[in-house]
Amino acid sequence: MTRILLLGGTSEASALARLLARAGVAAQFSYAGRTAAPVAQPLPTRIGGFGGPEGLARHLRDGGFSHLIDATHPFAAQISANAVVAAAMAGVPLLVLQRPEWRAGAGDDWCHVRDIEQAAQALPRQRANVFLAIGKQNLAAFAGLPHRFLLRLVDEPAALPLPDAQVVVARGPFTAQGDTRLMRDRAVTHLVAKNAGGIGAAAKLEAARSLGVRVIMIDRPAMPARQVVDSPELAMAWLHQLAPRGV
Ligand code: 3Y8
Ligand code: NAP
Repeated sequence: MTRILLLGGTSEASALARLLARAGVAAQFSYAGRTAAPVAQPLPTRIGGFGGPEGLARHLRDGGFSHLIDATHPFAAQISANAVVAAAMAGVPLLVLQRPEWRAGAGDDWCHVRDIEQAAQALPRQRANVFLAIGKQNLAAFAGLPHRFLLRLVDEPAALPLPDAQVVVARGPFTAQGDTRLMRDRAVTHLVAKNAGGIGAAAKLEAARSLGVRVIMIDRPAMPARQVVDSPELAMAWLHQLAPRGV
């Protein structure tokens, strides 16, 4: 019996959820519960952690799941590492749905850094206008720097570790026009971004190119070897291969 557990929280996960629902495949969608009101999905949805890899393996077994698809964000390294361990523990095949990395194009001014700490060090000494488009979980690395920060968050934050910060509350996907207006109106000089890939967050890169803004691009965390596809359609083809009757 085919039954999919889909770890979500990205545009591609939402697209795959629509394909699974349309095909009538038994599946459950899973959010971490990171935001106040996540986008509703066309599948039965659970919200919250599993309690580490053992908890995820137990959920796979107790829920009678036949396949695990990890469509989480490339920077959600902990859940993705847990998925590798839990799928092996539960004896369930794992597929990763992940969009290709962004690459600098003609006219881009990018500086690649390994992690958040290096991104903070890559900023100039003198005061700049920095658009930190990295969410709110990794801001401590920028505290104590002389810059004026623009933050874009999904939910209004309680408190921020940055003295000079303006917050825009918005949930993507974003548009190049909207991001160009935002970055021009705030006279942004530097953009810090995670190499998320995909279309939902690429708009700020187009805006940076047209405005001549320097981009500090944080490379993805290294992950163990897994089977990876880069489109929801290829994920459906993988399911069809493994469970022809189920999809
Ligand atoms: C809770 C689900 C969909 C999914 C939309 C994509 C696109 C918009 C771009 C910028 C960058 C950022 C952030 C971002 C993007 C999509 C996608 C993507 C970046 C939601 C969502 C959840 C989250 C969690 C949230 C993080 C934060 C990161 C904001 C829903 C909207 C910056 C990552 O407040 C917090 O604690 C937010 C935490 C993890 C990164 C961080 O470290 O702060 N995403 N984002 C998921 C869950 O609970 O399991 O609420 O509806 C999903 C989306 N975020 O179906 O349309 O596919 O990438 N999300 C980054 O890429 O840098 C915004 O502003 O330009
Ligand atoms: P993370 O650091 O890899 O995971 C931390 C813990 O959160 C995990 O160990 C797990 O808890 C729980 N978790 C994460 N994703 C989950 C899911 N889809 N379903 C159930 N539990 C989940 O994750 P993160 O970076 O905080 O991201 C959290 C969510 O936001 C993910 O769904 C991700 O796709 C989405 N997101 C993240 C980013 C980003 O920049 N990190 C960007 C866009 C969207 P237990 O150990 O208790 O199981």
